[in-house]
This record gives sequence, structure tokens and C-alpha cells, in this order.
Amino acid sequence: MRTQVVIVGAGPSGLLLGQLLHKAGIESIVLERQTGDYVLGRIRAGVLEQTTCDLLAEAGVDARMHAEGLPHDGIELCFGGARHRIDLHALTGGKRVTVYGQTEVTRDLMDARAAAGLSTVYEARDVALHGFDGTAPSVSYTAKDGSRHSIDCDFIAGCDGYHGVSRASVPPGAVSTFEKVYPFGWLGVLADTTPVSHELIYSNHARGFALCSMRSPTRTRYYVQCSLDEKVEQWSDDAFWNELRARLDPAAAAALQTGPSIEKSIAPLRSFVAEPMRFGRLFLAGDACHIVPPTGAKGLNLAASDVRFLSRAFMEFYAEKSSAGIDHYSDRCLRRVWKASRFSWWFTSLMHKFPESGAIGQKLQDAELSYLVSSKAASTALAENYVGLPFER
Ligand code: RFL
Ligand code: PHB
Repeated sequence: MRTQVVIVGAGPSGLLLGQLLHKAGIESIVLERQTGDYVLGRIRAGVLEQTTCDLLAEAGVDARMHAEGLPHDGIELCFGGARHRIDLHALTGGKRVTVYGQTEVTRDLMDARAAAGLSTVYEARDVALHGFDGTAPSVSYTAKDGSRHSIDCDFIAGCDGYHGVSRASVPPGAVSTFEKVYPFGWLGVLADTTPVSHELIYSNHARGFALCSMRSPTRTRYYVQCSLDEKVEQWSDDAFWNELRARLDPAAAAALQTGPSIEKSIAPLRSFVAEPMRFGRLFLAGDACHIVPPTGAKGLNLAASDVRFLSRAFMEFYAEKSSAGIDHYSDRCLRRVWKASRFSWWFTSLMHKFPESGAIGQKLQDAELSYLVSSKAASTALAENYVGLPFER
């Protein structure tokens, strides 16, 4: 078998790259370890920056997002028993975010790929990358029926997430990693209830952080900070709702609608960056080379920004015979990655209870939050990062 680009991983990064390349007449094959249903069952991100929406439009998969996505012009910060609105739209000269689940983005991309008759190999086992330090790379895998295959290609795109094979295939001496593991996780619940507010609420509370998000006007996604040793089975629905209610202001607590959970899971929080993002003819994108804690809603958006640079680099290579985009890929991505990592770390540090920082930690957070909502300069800094920084060349 031969194709131009082998894409490892059919998460949002891999599928979006495949779709953009297809639009540009570049062939790809996607290899995914899991089944399609498994990929769709992972409940993850919910907030899309305008630049991510624009890229979905460029890929031709924006119809349902426009019809069903919820434009949000602000977020609310809750602390000291009251909520304070950050007017994203006014503070950024008219920018906003769109609430549309990663599951839906993935479904739209899968549908588009199937409609175009493009090849995705699900349940591909033992994927192995070969020869990416030379000019003739290839990728081998074992198919569902047990047969072994090899695909020759021009480039390999490693879009296989944090635990994938792509980054792990790079010689350890060629990559530098930077990591911070936070001493807590997020317990998330999905439920068919009416959102407590029409905008997202990020709450700093002495009991710990809480976030009220949503997927639609009738489906909520809520999170509470939990300790790392807690197990999801220990959390009944009632215990979750009581804990969430206790971390909200009185008006939100009174308005909170509860119901049976559809999904419940615990996610650890980490900041992680691997540099560089290119190794010869292997390019890493998305969670394969960086993880941000979810507080700033940046993970999926960063994945999309990598894919934007990578798709353009391949288009330049094939259409203009120029390797400039390929040569600049890693630097261009990393500038944005570090800024989003900085923002996600800052917002996480501001909003969570850190077991070791004690009473003074809470007082300092209270002071910063109070400054943040009363200073236009500070609110603007939050807003312009939240909606997504502009692209640099
Ligand atoms: P993914 O989604 O992990 O997909 C990688 C795919 O590669 C496959 N794979 C392999 N395939 C073949 N061979 C192998 N050896 C393979 N190893 C792995 C995997 O099965 C998988 O299908 O990475 P990708 O595509 O880079 O996408 C990244 C996003 O998923 C991630 O950044 C976001 O979900 C992060 N995130 C959020 N991002 C936002 O922008 N906004 C948010 O509001 C937001 N909220 C969140 C989040 C992540 C969360 N969790 C659970 C970590 C909320 C949560 C709770
Ligand atoms: C979500 O809806 O899952 C979500 C929203 C905002 C975040 C993180 C997660 O910051």
C-alpha cells in the first residue's frame, strides 16, 4: 500500500487533518487503535475558539456546528458567594466562543470522511513507525483479522494522543519534555438537565473548584475538583449534585436542576509539552505532544491550531514544492502551545484549591479574583486568552 500521508489516530486532530488534506487533493490513510464507537464515547472538550470554528468551516464540516452550537459572549467567575461576568465579546472587540462538544465535532468529521469514501482503519493494533528520519517512511499495523500490513508514505502525522506510539517512537535523546502534574483531578458528570445558567460558571470555592458547562440547552456537563485517590464508583449522583451545589453561589445553588448522570468520569490534570514537534518526516500534533489542564478549554483548540499549520505545510509542499511550512511547523506551533500552556496553568492555579497552600493561598486567590473582575486590563487579559490568541506567522 502507498499513500501521501499516514495519519496515526482518529481523534479530532487526525480526522480534521485528513479532511483538510482531502479538500486540498492530498491522500491520506488514518489508522486508529480503537473502534469508532469507542472514540465517540469519550466525553471531552466543549468550547471551540473562533479560529477552530473557521478551520471546521474550511474542512467543510461546520453545518451542524452552526445549526446546533451555542455562541457564548461571556463566562461567569464565581467566588465569595457571588458571580461576576467576564464580557468576552466586549473585551475582545467582538470575539466569542462556541459551545459544541468534541463528540459532535468528531462525529461530523467521521461522517464527512465516510461520505468522501476515505479510508480509516479502526482497531489497528501494534502500529509501528519506520524510516521517518530518511526519505521513505512507512507505517505497519495488524488489522482486525490478524493480518499484518505496511503503508509506504511521504509523511507520517502522529495524531495519536498522549499515550500514542508516535512520540514514543522518537529516540529519547531527540525530544525534550516538560511536565507538571497537578495534585487533583476533575470529576465530570453529563446529564440531561437544563443548564443552571446560560453561560459557563467557573467557581473558586474553599471546598474546591467547580465548573458548570453544557452541551445543549437540555444537556449539562458539570465538573468538581476531586482528590487523586478518589474513585468514580465512590461518587453517587446525589453526592455529586450536593458537592456541586455547595460550591456555587446561593442563586445558582437554588436554580441547579439535578437528574441521573449519563456519564461520570475522573480526569487527572497535567501540563505537558514535548519539543520539537517534527522529527524528519514525522510530525506530532495535538495531545501527542502537549497536554493542558482543561480549565482554559484549550486542548482541542490547540490540536486544531497544530492541524491548521500542518495542513498548510503539506499543501505548500505538494502544490508549491516548498518545504518552508514543514521547516517552520514546530516553531510556529510551539509559540502558540506555550502561550496556551501558560494561560491554562495560570487559570488552573487561580481557580483550584491547592492542598499545600493553606489559608494564605485562598486569600491570595480571593485578592487576585477581586482584582481580575474590577480591572479592565486584567479582565481583558483573561478574555483575549479565553477566546484564543490571534495567529502569528
Ligand atoms: P485524542 O483525542 O486523544 O485522540 C488520539 C487518538 O489516537 C488513538 N491512538 C492510537 N491509534 C493508533 N495506534 C496507536 N498506538 C494509538 N494510540 C492512541 C486514540 O485511540 C485516539 O482516538 O487526541 P487529539 O486528536 O490530539 O485531540 C485532543 C483533544 O482530545 C483534547 O485536547 C481535548 O479533549 C482536551 N479538553 C478540552 N479541550 C478544549 O479545547 N476545550 C475543552 O473544553 C476541553 N475540555 C478536555 C476537556 C479534556 C478532558 N479530558 C478528559 C482530558 C475536558 C476534559 C475532562
Ligand atoms: C466542557 O464543557 O467539557 C468544558 C468547558 C470548559 C472547560 C473545560 C471543559 O474549561
